[in-house]
Amino acid sequence: MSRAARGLDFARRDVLGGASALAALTMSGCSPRVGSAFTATDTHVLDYPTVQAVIRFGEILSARTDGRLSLKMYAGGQLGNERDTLEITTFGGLDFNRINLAPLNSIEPLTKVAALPFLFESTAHMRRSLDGEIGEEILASLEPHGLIGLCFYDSGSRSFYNTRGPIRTPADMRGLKLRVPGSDLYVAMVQSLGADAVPMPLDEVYQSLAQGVIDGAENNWPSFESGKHFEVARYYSLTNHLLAPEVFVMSKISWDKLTASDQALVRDAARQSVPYMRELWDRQVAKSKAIVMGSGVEVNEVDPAPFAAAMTGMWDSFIDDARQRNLVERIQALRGGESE
Ligand code: GTR
Repeated sequence: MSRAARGLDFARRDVLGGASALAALTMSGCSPRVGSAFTATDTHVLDYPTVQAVIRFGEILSARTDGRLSLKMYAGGQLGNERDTLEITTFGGLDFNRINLAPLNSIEPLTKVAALPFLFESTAHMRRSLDGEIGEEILASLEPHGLIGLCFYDSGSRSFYNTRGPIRTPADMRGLKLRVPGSDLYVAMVQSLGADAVPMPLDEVYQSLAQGVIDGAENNWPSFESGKHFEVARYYSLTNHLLAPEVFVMSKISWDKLTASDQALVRDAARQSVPYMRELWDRQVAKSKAIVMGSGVEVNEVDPAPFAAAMTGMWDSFIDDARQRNLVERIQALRGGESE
């Protein structure tokens, strides 16, 4: 049994409550949920914006149902890494999960679109694209895989950091061993720059940097800071190559047990947590930057052009069906507006 499954008493979950619920079940196929709290998990620590946003989501649910629906958050990766908890979520062992797009790349081709390097030109462009129909299509594509995509959260932009020296051009990356999340797309992205890609869960990165198993990794300011990677990797080079968003999902098995009105409530509460998350995110980026810079990490600006030239070359190997191409074109058509 997995670490996560051992950590929870799933048998305790009480989805149906008493005779009236049973009657409702007979009539509608499902009943109002009563009893134990929903479970949710996130790889990040408790004060991270994604975790706080999901907690806020739970508070909204609870307030709107007088406590009938509530949520218990297992933060800090205590139930396992994203890949493992995602699997448990698809089997209904966890109700909610906040993950990055990366672990979904091998499951659903449409998620690769929003994880393409240099596709989004700014956070504003990413939001503009994913807040509307394009985002809805990507979220809906998760359903056949046992997941209900509820909303996207911000994740800023990812850049490379390492223990060796500043990266200014792709040539500086040659031979570096760089950790990536477990996604073929990320592997190809790093290889296209001449570095060696080492897929690894996030919670192993600090130790691997400290022991020299890897030379570096890539991530946004808050993850670089909150995972303490900056204490070991003292060079952060602002390639800003990726603005792949975070995703908040629900297990379809848990979803199917809800009444239609509870489902609508869940969707609405998730949507309401997005502006809150963005507010926390902007504050967190500023705070993480200050901590990292204050610690003396050498941060350098980078001309993105040669990185973009190398990395967009691998798009074609991942965008190979008409639906993906259509989404890429629609996202590109939204370029050029106000940026952030
Ligand atoms: C973070 C993201 C996590 C995880 C992590 C990683 O930015 O919030 O969900 O995907 O990156 O690199 O594994």
